[in-house]
Amino acid sequence: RIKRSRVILALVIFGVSFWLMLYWNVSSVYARHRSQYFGLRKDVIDLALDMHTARDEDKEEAYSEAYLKRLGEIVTADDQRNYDSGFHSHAFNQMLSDKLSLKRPLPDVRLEKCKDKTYPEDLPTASVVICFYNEAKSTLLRTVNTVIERSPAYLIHEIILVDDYSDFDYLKDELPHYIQNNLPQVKLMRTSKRQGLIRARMVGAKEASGEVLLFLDSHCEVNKGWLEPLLFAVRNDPHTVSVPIIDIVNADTFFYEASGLVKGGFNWGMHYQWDPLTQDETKEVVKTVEPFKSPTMAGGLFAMNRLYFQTLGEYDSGMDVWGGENLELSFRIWQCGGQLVIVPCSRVGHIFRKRRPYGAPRHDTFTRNTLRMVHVWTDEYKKYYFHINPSAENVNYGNISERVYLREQLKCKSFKWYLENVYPEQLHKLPNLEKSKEDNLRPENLKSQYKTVTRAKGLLKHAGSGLCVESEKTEYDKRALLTLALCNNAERKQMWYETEQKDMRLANLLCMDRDSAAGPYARLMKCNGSKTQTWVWVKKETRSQLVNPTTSECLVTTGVEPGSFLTTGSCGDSLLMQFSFT
Ligand code: UD2
Ligand code: MN
Repeated sequence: RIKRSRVILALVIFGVSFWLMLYWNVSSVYARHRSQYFGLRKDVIDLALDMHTARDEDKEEAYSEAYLKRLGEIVTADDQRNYDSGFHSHAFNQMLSDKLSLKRPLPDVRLEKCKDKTYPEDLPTASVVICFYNEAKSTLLRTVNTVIERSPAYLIHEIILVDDYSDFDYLKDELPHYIQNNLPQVKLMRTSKRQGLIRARMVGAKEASGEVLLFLDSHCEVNKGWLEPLLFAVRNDPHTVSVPIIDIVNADTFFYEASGLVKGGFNWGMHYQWDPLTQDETKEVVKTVEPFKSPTMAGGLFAMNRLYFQTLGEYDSGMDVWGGENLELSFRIWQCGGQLVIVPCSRVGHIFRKRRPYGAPRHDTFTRNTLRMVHVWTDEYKKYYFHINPSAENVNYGNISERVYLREQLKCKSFKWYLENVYPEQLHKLPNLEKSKEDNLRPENLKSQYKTVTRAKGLLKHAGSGLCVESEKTEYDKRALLTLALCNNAERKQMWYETEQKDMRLANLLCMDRDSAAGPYARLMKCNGSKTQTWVWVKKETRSQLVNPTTSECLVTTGVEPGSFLTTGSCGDSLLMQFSFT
C-alpha cells in the first residue's frame, strides 16, 4: 500500500512540473516576440531561426525543401481551410508564408565573383516604390523587411508603399498602425480609387525624392548584396535602367530557387519571354559578372534614375490594371536613347503564380494596354502582332495622341532600328503572313519561329553501367520516365539532340526535364526553355557529368540495371554520375 501511494505521488509531481515547464517555455517565447509580428502566427521553430541568432546549419535547414515541407504540412481540417483560402485569395501558399520569418535566411546564389566585388560609397540613394493590391501581410512585410535588412541604411532614402485601394481590412486598418510603430522609413499612401499597378506606380514615383527609383512587386525577397550593383549601374550612366536577376520563390513550397542566366525578350503575341544567353554570352558573364544588355524587362523590378523616369515619360497613364507596360517601357528606353541591362550580381526572389488572383474593373487590360503600346512604338511591325491576334483589331484602346506626341518630342528611333540593333534574334522569327494565324501557331511552324540549333546528336551513355538513357515513351506522357536500357543505335527513343540552348531533346521533340514540382525523377516535357530543362556538361579530368543549373545537381541513376530511373543528386566522383555522348 505504501508503495502504491508513493508511485502516485511521484507521478503527480512529475505531471505538474512537466506542464509548468511547458507553459513557461512557450509563453515566454511568445511574450518576447509577439509584439513584432503584426498579428501573424509565429511558429516556435521559426523563432529559433531569425537571421542574427541562427547557427549556420540552422540557416541551411531553414531554406531546405525538407524544412519547408514539414512546416507547410496540412495536418488538421483548419490547416486545410487555411491553405485553401490562402490560395483562393493570393494564388500562393499563404498558410506557409505566414509561418516563415519575415527575414528568413536565403541561400546566397550569386556567381562566385560577385561575392567579393566592392562598390564605391557614393552611390545614389534609392526611393523604393512598392505598389500592392490585396497582398497578404506576410509577403508584403517580408518584401519591406528584407529591403531594410539587406540594404545599407544610408542608401535607402525611403520606402514608399502604395496601397492601390485594397479591400482587405488588415491592410486598411492594421497596416497604417503597424508601420507607424515599427517602420519609420516607410511611407504608406493609398489611392482614392483602384488605379491598377501602372498608375499606382506613377503615384508612388511622384511622392519620391531619392535620386533613383527602385520598383518592386509586393511579394519579393531581396537577397544579399542586391542593392549596390543595381545603383552602381545607374550611377555610371543615368540613361541606363538596371534589372536584377529574378529568382523564383516557389508559390507552393516557398523554396528559393536560383534562376539561370537569361535575358528578356518577347514574341509576336507581345508576350514577355525569357531568352537563354548563348554559350559565349554565358561564359562572358560568368567571367566578368558585368551587367549585360537585355531587349526587354519582366516589368516589376528595376532601378531607374528618377529624373530620367520623368523626362522619358513615366508610364502611359492610359494603361489599366495589369500588362503591357513592361514592353512599352523597354521599347521606349531603347528607342529613345537609353539602355536596359540585367545585373547578374543583384538577386531578388519573386513569387511567380499560376494565375492572377484579382480581377480588373475592365476585363482584358492586357490586350488594351498592348494595343496602346503597339500603336505608339512598333510602326509597320504591328502587322505581325495583328496577324497572330486578329481579334485585337476590334478592341478599343482609347486615345494615344499624347504618347505619339511624346515619341516625337523625344526624337525616338524606329522599331526597325530596335529590332536590328537590340533584338536581331526576333527578326528571324517573324510570323509568316502568307500562312493563317492557326498555321503560324502550329507546333511544326512554331519550330521555325523558335528555332533550335542542334550541337550534337547521339546516344547518352552511362559510365556506371554501360547502358544508355531512353524514355519509356517518345511522345508526351507525364507518367513516362527516363530509364537505362541496352544501347541501341537504331532506337529513336535513345537518340538525344543537344541544342545550342543547352537542352537535351529526345528524338528532337521533347526535352529532358528535372522539375522537382513534377516529382522526384527526370522525365520528358514539352521544351519551354526553362532552367529545369537546361543541362550543362562539366568535364574535368576523368569526370564527365551533366549538371542542372537550377540546383547545381548532377544527373544520376538509381541503379546499374536496365530499367533504373534517372534523377539528380549532389555532384561527386561516383561513376553513377558519369555520362558520355556517343
Ligand atoms: C509581371 C511583373 C509586374 C508587372 C506585370 C505586367 C515581375 C516580377 N512582375 O507580373 O510587376 O510588370 O508583369 O503588368 O516582373 N498591383 C496593384 N494594383 C493592381 C494590380 C496589381 O498595385 O490593380 C500590384 C500587385 O500587388 C503587385 C504588382 O502590382 O505588387 C504586380 O502585380 P502582379 O504581381 O500580379 O504581377 P506579375 O508578377 O504577375
Ligand atoms: Mn508579381
